[in-house]
Amino acid sequence: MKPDLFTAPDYYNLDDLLNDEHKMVRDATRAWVKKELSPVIEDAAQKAEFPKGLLKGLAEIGAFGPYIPESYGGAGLDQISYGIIMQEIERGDSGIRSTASVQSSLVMYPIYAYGCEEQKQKYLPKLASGELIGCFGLTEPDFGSNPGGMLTNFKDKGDHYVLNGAKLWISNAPFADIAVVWAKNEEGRIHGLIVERGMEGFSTPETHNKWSLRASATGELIFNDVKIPKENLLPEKNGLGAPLGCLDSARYGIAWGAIGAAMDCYDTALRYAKERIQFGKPIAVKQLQQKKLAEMITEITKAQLLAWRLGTLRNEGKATSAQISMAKRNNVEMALKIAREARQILGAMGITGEYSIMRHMMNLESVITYEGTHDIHLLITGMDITGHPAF
Ligand code: TGC
Ligand code: FAD
Repeated sequence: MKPDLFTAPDYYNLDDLLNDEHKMVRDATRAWVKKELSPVIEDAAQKAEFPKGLLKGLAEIGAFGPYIPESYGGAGLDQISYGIIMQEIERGDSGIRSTASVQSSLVMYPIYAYGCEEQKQKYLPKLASGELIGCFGLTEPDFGSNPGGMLTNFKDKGDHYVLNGAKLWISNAPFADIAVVWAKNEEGRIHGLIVERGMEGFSTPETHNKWSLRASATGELIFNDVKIPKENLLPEKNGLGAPLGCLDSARYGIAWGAIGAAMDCYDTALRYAKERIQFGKPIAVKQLQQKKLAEMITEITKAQLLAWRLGTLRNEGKATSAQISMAKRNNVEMALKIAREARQILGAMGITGEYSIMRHMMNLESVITYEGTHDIHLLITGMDITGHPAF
């Protein structure tokens, strides 16, 4: 892969909206991505291996629990900083951002928001430091967009619970130390349970042959009469709203993350267009190429403004789930379209691993599906503005 020459586009001087802490977080994450992630990511994606060597660095830059209080080992940052971290990591690769999203918003957040004090003390500092890696089990083979129908269930056996069922498409499952698993009790109410690797009857087979998110490990969670200690149930919230509340936080991170992937594709295509000579001139002088590049920077700028405003709303505790859906949907589609256009600007070179564009494009095909599909987010907006659920 070519050396990482990334220069971030900032067409509307959005830096002026950031405070010193945001800029420090941005610069540190950007420098780490250039130094540690960029040199290894293409090889990892080609080999379809998760680069485990990055876990320590991710913890050190505060990517595990950026907004979790420092008293629990988190970085205690605001929502804009959290978004910026996701943007910078996804600039490198969506799969690595996935690991940070899952650890922060789908594992640490539910333990922090719905767990008891003992659970927070036991798990959060180790998750923040990367000593423990977690995964989040909501999706099942027959229940993806409709998780409320899940079949995974647990029964009360007096001094413990017994868990049965299966989850599919779970990021980090093959190597995670713990899983936050959503399952129904005997009354059909959804609860979160912390399942630990090594519990008898619990296995995590890897899902192979992905063309997308190849540097991220995806797998199943299989529960065969797994005995779960009662203290592993998250006591403070139950019902479908509990897992969906975690998704809000992860979807918000993706709204920022997708901008990172788009910025990388745009920056690569712009540099290439200025250097590539055809018909005696750089292709950047051609109107057709300028149209592509001008539309890219316009869409990136709009997405940046959307993400920034959403971040300020989240800092004030005012962002709605529907607002988050709009930003996730818009920004991921924007990034995917930009990846496709940028790939064309590179001609044949665009299909190789010499450049990051094709990897981003393939990754974004997962990002547009997970954390709620493109259709589901449109239906969430539709429901919000009309009052009628059309799921
Ligand atoms: P519905 O009846 O509308 O709602 C059930 C209860 O949930 C509440 N609620 C929410 N609460 C918090 N945050 C949200 N975003 C919420 N959305 C809904 C709602 O108020 C209600 O509460 P209550 O108290 O009245 O019971 O539920 P529904 O069954 O009709 O479904 C609604 C729908 C389709 C929007 C929802 O099921 C959905 O979002 N589906 C998409 C599933 C999804 O996003 N799965 C993601 C799995 S995790 C993942 O992909 C990780 S990828 C990780 C990576 O980054 O690598
Ligand atoms: P389906 O729900 O079967 O949808 C199929 C198609 O039907 C889609 O186009 C969808 O938009 C459309 N559709 C569905 N319902 C409607 C409707 N009511 N109206 C109109 N159209 C509809 N899940 C986890 O729990 N944890 C994870 O860590 C995780 N990581 C993932 C990693 C990867 C790489 C991928 C690809 C997925 C991951 N997922 C994870 C699962 C992801 O959340 C689901 O794939 C997603 O929610 C969609 O579910 P599905 O694939 O079953 O599609």
